[in-house]
Amino acid sequence: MNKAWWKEAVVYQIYPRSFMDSNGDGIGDLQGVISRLDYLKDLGIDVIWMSPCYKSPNDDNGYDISDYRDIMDEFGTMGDFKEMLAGIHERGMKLVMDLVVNHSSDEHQWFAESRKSRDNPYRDYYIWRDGRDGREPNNWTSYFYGPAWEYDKTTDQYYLHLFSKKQPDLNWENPKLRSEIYDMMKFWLDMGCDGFRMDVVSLFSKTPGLPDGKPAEITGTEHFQDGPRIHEFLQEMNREVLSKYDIMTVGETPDVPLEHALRYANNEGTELNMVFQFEQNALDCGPERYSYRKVPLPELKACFSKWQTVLQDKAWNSLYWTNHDQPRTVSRRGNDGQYRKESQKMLYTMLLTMQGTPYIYQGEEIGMTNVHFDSIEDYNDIEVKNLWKERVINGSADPEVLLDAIRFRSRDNARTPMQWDDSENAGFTTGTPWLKVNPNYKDINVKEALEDRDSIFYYMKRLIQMRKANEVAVYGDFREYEPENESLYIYERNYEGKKMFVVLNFTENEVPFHMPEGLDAGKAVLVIDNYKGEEALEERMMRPYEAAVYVM
Ligand code: ISL
Ligand code: CA
Repeated sequence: MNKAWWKEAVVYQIYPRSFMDSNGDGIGDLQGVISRLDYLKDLGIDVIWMSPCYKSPNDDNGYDISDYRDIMDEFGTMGDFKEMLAGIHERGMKLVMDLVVNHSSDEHQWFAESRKSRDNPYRDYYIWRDGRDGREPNNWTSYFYGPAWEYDKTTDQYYLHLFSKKQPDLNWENPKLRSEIYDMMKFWLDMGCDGFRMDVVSLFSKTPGLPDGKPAEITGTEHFQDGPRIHEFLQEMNREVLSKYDIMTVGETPDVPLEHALRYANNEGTELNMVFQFEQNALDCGPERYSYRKVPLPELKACFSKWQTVLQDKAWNSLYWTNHDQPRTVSRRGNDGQYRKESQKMLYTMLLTMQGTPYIYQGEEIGMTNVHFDSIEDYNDIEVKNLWKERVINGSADPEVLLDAIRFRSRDNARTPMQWDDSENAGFTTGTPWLKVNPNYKDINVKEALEDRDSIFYYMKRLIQMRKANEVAVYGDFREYEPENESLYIYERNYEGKKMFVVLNFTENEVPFHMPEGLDAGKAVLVIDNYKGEEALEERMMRPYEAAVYVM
């Protein structure tokens, strides 16, 4: 197994809009990030991935970029950015940028030109088509609901947008567009940035001719997920840009199956270092995206174990529970009431004892929970607003039922402001926050966590140190025991004669644990446990949400 710094790194994701506001306008900013770098260093973070901070009209909070080479006004200036980058490097950390190039903003200069006329030099930077019988060119729908096409009367054609109509898709078939993007990437790498997280990288290539798709919740995916030229594009990007720098890259690949992930994240290094798998996110969806089902533990385990074993020696995993698009971990997979601390600690014990690069989303280190807004008006996310419009305002969905699903699944759960202390607005801002603070900030906040030696924060810090002190946690092979066990996740990792043995209780009950045959409990040394007190391994009760890690 080849070693690499990005395999050993622990990554922290910052969603800058919600992290820390330095000037009282209610919006997080780069000076706010700078003021908290010591906090992240203290936690033990190696790499910061920052969600987009480029110029943007914020239709989708920065995932709609109007200038790829400048900073969003609300976040600060290029001077602030360079100060932040220097501050990160001074502390021995690295910065990974978000690269959003499946689409730009409709307010990008390229699009302003492109829509002017059919023969504009920028026309082919985007995907324009004639209508069909006075309607959209095909039946594809957008991830944010409604058709994936918008009519533009200036030139009497439609443009494609897989997300909002203010996010027109870039045309990757055009070599000029690709080389502009590569130049832009070099601009940030030459400035000293340490890599990219690539937004919906699996959507860049579309089936030629843009044929109709099979009707589905999102129609057309078979023609834009893992399209025919995607690996060719990534290999070109790798040759032109990535291979020339010592950086890390991670692709966001919604719905990309395991077999394809092996190509994106292959060990030969011809494409990306790793991808975010999405199978884990689909597990608790009901028939629709905005619905919910309880996931039996064996299913969850099967998903993670499969990615662990199939990628082994062939590709590299990334490990995450949540991000700015997903519910809070403890509310989704653990218990955000009585066992909030225990279950959050257990869940992150799992993440930090698997093979792959772990990602911690802001606020997870203090166990922030989902928010339960009273009314749809309190939600801000464009995805939820469009969903509400389609299903309730223009449709016949029961508003209470849908609101309930939104409370569980909304992306805003992860976007409520970071809870720094118990003062007004959780210490995030002195003004009015752009999105309401979760009312539980009085109890759940960084100040409280730093004063409690038993907090999630200090446990996570210990977990990170434990991972750094044990190469087996990073590089070891993965082997699971008792996959049918409905309460416990039991696995071991092996590397150069050293074994790490992990037992996790996913329930609020006491569950008996028996040492698997052939393992010598006498040799086991406990390296971390989310409860106090050591116990013999051979025959023991796992307490509610207990996590125990041994080396032998
Ligand atoms: O968030 C989702 C489900 O609620 C996903 O479908 C999400 O839209 C998908 O993972 C793509 O996400 C990325 O691209 C989007 C942006 O809105 C997300 O924030 C980003 O992570 C468009 O740029
Ligand atoms: Ca601000």
